[in-house]
Amino acid sequence: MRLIIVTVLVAMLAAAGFAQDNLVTNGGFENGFEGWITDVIVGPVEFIECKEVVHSGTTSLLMNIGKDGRGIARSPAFAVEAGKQYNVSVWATAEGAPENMVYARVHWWKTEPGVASEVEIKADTERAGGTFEWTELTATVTAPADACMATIRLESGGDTGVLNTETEGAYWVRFDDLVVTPAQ
Ligand SMILES: [Ca+2]
Repeated sequence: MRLIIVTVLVAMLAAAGFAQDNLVTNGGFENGFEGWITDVIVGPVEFIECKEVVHSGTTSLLMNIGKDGRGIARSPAFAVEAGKQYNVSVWATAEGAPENMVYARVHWWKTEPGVASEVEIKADTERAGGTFEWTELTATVTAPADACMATIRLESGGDTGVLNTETEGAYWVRFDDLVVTPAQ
């Protein structure tokens, strides 16, 4: 009996520890796009639950993007503490992507995520572009004074306007393993 209690306690602690590890639910797409919002900024963009090429687990996000296309996938929202620092990490791989236009962007929210509640300050991870194998893109960000929630957008094609997102042709980008943790 004692052994069972100890075993259950260990399992509970392990589960609690795992829950604290990543603030983003389904950051690795193991439940497909559950909790995510995908959006075509400039079409065509095809969002695929990719099973063939993953960074870990069984699924990644694949964006097949037409020439000059632009797409984003927004993570489930998570609670943040104002003034606190967070480490953001995501893995990406691409073929033919526009230079410096593969990255993740943090949006801070004053309330539940919605257009009007957005805080002005945003923060991006490192950027990548062109053709590259799985690469980790990271950032350490600080929640603004009036932020209580955050979302992370995985972006390709950039945010500087349609005229600045010209590409050689169609291209693809994969993302996997988005992880946000409080910085110690
Ligand atoms: Ca995965």
